[in-house]
Amino acid sequence: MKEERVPVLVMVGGFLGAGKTTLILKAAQVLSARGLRVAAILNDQDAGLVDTRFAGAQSVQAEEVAGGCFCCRFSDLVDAADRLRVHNPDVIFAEPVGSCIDISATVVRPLKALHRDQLRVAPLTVLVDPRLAAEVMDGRAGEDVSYLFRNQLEEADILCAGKCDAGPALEMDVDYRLSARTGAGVEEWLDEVLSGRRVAGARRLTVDYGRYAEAEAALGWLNLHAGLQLRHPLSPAMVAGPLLDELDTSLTAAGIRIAHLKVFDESAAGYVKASVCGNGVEPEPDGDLLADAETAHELVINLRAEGEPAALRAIVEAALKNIPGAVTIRHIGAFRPAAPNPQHR
Ligand SMILES: Nc1nc2c(ncn2[C@@H]2O[C@H](COP(=O)(O)OP(=O)(O)OP(=O)(O)O)[C@@H](O)[C@H]2O)c(=O)[nH]1
Ligand SMILES: [Mg+2]
Repeated sequence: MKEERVPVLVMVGGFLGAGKTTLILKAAQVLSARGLRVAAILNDQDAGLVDTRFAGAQSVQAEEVAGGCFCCRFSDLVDAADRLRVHNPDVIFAEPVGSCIDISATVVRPLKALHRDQLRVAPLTVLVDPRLAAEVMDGRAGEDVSYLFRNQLEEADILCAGKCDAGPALEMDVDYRLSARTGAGVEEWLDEVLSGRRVAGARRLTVDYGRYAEAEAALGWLNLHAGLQLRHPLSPAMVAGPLLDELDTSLTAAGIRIAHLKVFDESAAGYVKASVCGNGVEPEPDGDLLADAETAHELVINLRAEGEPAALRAIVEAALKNIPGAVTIRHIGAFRPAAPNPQHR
């Protein structure tokens, strides 16, 4: 009888904006070129993810676990992996929410213990943005962000410094230095993470869940999905670019620090995704910047920032009013993440 293949599940953690999705999509390209089938599971506190749309736009089979982090939605993660079986994936990447910690104890180890027939769990990779690491190390980052960041570092089975194509190098001992944008170091990391040489979930944290909940709740969260019927045809870049600029300007004027602001706009002619991980940062958009102008668009905004959810919502709604045409909101959620309550620990 033919033995059924068990896909490898590769969890890629790291703070909001570290570059997890970009790395997963680059890794998917590398593995596809090696003849492997790749899928991804994205995760968020709410539905309507830019990351899922971005993965889909790049033809990566993607599932979404929404309404809580993987630890609180452990069964949904297992179900999502199960649904992907019809695509017969060799590798499934899973991206936990960027504010999530204690993944080793609440996700990696329970998956290994309870689901080894369905999945081979790879070591937990944690990706670090050198710019945020520098802010944490010299005290410029807030206490809550620093708390989450340091815990994520602590539980990494494999620690990677990302974005090595941009900015100063990270002054920290890491296993790999890579760039998801250029692909530098990605093959080496993949070879290690898929080799089965390292133990998955070897580093277990001791977490004070009261402190963890407080740190996560310091961030305001907003997810929006809207349909646009423009008065005059515009390309996705002509919608997403000015919108991102306006949101950045308004958030900065309100004194709200951006952790990660992502905009995805799609029409029949193509898509554009642009995001910034700080105020006043110039975005480097992905997608089809020269797509033809169209009147019907689908717009998704994901904003994580150190501000009141009501303030985030008011700023986003004001920006939508400046879009020249009719905006139909299909989903909007603005909240602070609820206290984590893992299914397994
Ligand atoms: N220069 C450079 N930029 C990168 C690289 N990887 C990601 N980025 C940029 O960093 C930003 C965040 O990248 P994402 O991949 O969305 O980060 P993430 O960790 O998935 O973010 P969340 O889903 O919000 O937690 C985007 O604007 C990316 O284009 C890289 O290797 N080099
Ligand atoms: Mg992401």
